[in-house]
Amino acid sequence: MRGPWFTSVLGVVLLGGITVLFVTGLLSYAAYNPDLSPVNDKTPDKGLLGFYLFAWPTDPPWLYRLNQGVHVTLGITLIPVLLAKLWSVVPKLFALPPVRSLAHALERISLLLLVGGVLFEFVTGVLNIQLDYVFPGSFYPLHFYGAWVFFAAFVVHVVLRAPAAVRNLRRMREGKGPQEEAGVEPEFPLVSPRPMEPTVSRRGALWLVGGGSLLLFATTAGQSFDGPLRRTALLAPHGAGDPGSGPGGFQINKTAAYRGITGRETSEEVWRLVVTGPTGSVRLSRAELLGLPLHSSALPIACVEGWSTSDQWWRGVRLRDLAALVGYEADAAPDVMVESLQRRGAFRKAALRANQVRDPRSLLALDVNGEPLTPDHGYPARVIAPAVPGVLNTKWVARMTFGDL
Ligand SMILES: Nc1nc2c(c(=O)[nH]1)N[C@H]1C(S)=C(S)[C@@H](COP(=O)(O)O)O[C@H]1N2
Ligand SMILES: [Mo]
Repeated sequence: MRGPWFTSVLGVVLLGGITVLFVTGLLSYAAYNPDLSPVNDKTPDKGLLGFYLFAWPTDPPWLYRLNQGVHVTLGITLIPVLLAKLWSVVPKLFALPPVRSLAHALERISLLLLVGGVLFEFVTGVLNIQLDYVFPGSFYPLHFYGAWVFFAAFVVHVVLRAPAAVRNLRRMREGKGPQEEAGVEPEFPLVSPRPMEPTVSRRGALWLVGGGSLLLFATTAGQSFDGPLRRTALLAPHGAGDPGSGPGGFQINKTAAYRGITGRETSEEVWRLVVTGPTGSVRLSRAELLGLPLHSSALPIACVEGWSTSDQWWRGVRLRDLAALVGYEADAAPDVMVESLQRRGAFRKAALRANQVRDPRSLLALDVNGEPLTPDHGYPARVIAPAVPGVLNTKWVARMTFGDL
């Protein structure tokens, strides 16, 4: 069963799938507006690797939801394919002599980066969406640099191996069987010279791999939807859990209690929003905010971990109207730095780009689905903006500083 046919089929699936993972991964990185450093992104020395960054658009509003849903769900679905592919080429690891030529040596080094890189990316990715932060340091630089190391090796590998894969698949379609079976001496043998009796057919093996992928897909994809579908996401930590009912009954990532937010500091008497800009600072209570022109937008929350909610109805003050309070024409509103009450831990603050601030759907939300925000969704006020990663929707907002970042 182990042989060029099996390897070629899996290889072609991974060629397409991993390319999509790489592109959606880079786009997800761009969606953070990492150039608003060092607030949004602390990846050191990204230098040239940040060459493609652009101001992330606000349309369509489900852009990040789709991008990240595809990235995470596809990544999980490809795990059986990846494992089967690695299994199918294990004999090559022990090929003798270990190095036959300079070209062969280079190919083997690229394989080290390829296999090491892909395992690293899948392991860190899965650990992150399972909220298991056992790796040293922050996930972002690890997954980001890992992706570049892996993809460089992937390109080398595809250039070197694609001709053989295509040849094998073509021969197969012509009913000739792969080269090795036709008695053509292969460059690097995959087939054992003395194979044991097969216990499963190739078709059976493909069904096993495909079935495994399908099972993972079916128990993951639901985390991108609300209602009964969400309960099918048995493998997603935020999937099958019950987010409760009522206006605030949608997915919560980190609760107010977990982030150390107390009822006192968010109370009507104590909490004030401080908005700062060129004309100075303004302090506003929640009642005063509710007295400003209020607007509604229907927007989802879409987390980097892949889960998302459908559109919720948010109501609050437009970010560009807040910029206008401290000296900016609404159409000339600049970037904003948003800080929360939270004292420790990740996502205490985040910055938004001018195009996001100017979008009339971007709000400092006070209500959701017709009721005041619940404590876990960011009461007294949170940011909500179209097409942004969840981490930029800062909850329990305390300060907003407008100005070019
Ligand atoms: N202050 C603060 N804001 C935050 C977070 C946080 O931990 N602290 N988590 C962020 C993340 S990662 C996501 S996905 C969303 C989740 O919002 P929700 O819990 O209302 O669904 O809030 C974001 N805002
Ligand atoms: Mo998130």
